[in-house]
Amino acid sequence: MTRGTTAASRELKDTKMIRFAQTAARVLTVAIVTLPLLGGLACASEYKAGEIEVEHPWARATPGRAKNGAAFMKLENHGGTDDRLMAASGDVANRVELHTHLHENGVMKMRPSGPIPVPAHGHAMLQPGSFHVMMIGLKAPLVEGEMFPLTLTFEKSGSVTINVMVKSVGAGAGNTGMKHGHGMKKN
Ligand SMILES: [Cu+2]
Repeated sequence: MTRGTTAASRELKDTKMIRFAQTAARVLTVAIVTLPLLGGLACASEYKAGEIEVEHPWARATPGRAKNGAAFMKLENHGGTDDRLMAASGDVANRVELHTHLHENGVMKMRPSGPIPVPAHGHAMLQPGSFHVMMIGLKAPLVEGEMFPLTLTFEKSGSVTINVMVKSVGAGAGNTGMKHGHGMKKN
């Protein structure tokens, strides 16, 4: 083998090595970006503000050009002091409000709820047909499988930013194991 071909083959090897390194780096980057997401999903996404645990925050995917969406979750108060969810906020929509559903003359209506009580050693359920975080004027459709952040502010326990998991358009109460959300009138 002449010197020339050796150099050429070494160069070829180097090129292959560089390509391999580039591919490996790319795969690694994807893994690094993806892993925390998967980790979040696997842990069923739980968050804490003081003694309050936010469990399984989720929202329904929005069909077509729907401009409003709702988010649901369980707020578990592990402490001995009554607290209240005062507000929710986020960039996902122009306005984010706390809502509830009320039966009025046999008709179910949505209303701003005011602060949502989270009793000591108790919990509050934000679920279809009841309390929910209302997102008015969504900046983009809520797509199944994606997540978006919301910040919750409690009267005593401070604030926490949660990632809300978007489920299918027809999803019920999901991870909480309750199915009574199905078939309920949607927003
Ligand atoms: Cu609402």
